[in-house]
Amino acid sequence: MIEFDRTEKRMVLKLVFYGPALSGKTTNLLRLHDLLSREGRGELMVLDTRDDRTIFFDLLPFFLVTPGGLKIKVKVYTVPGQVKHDATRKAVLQRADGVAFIADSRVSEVANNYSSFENLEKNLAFVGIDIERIPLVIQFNKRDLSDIVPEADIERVWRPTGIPVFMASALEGWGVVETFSRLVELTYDSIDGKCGLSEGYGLDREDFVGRLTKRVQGS
Ligand SMILES: Nc1nc2c(ncn2[C@@H]2O[C@H](COP(=O)(O)OP(=O)(O)O)[C@@H](O)[C@H]2O)c(=O)[nH]1
Ligand SMILES: [Mg+2]
Repeated sequence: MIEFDRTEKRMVLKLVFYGPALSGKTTNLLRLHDLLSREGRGELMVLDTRDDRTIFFDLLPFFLVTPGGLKIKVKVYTVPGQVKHDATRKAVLQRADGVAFIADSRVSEVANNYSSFENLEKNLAFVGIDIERIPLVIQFNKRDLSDIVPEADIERVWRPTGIPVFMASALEGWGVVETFSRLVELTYDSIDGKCGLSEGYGLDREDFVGRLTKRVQGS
């Protein structure tokens, strides 16, 4: 549900990193902040408390201006994963334009991933967003650990859903930009028709994705 002001030529997009507590949502944002070029990328706001648990949200903003003069702000948020923070999750999901679900690959976390995904389905419905239509990707994080669900099993379960699935280790810094890039691509596709990004503002898909995912030299 894009915030788009044609007169002011301003657009705000909201992307949300969702998932169970401690799956690595904040670590994904920290990595994006490290790996992506400073140009167009704002300052990261991480509100994690001392016990490593987000109570409100984290925020990483991006800014870009298209050849046609449209100013776009992309706000990337995380949600708190613990069950008790459901009201905050709903608030963060309001008007979301895309969601990356960060699952924890550990065998011990399978049930938590499912209940968090169910919670996402429920909360999207609550804020009036159709899960079949919103850009959505899934990342299985913590692939550097040994007690993890095999990739083949993950594929078997999630491939039939048609949701793009990525393997990652946010701690080691791989799979993070790939996950984010796909989310940005899907988001572009979902808004281009409605807002005329390519026709009206000279911003094609490659341009949009390239500018939001440009890496710092050497990363
Ligand atoms: N081994 C490993 N640990 C990770 C990875 N990503 C995050 N963690 C750790 O998992 C814990 C929770 O991470 P955090 O990003 O705060 O999770 P959040 O609650 O989803 O925001 C921290 O101790 C992280 O260092 C990963 O890819 N591999
Ligand atoms: Mg967090």
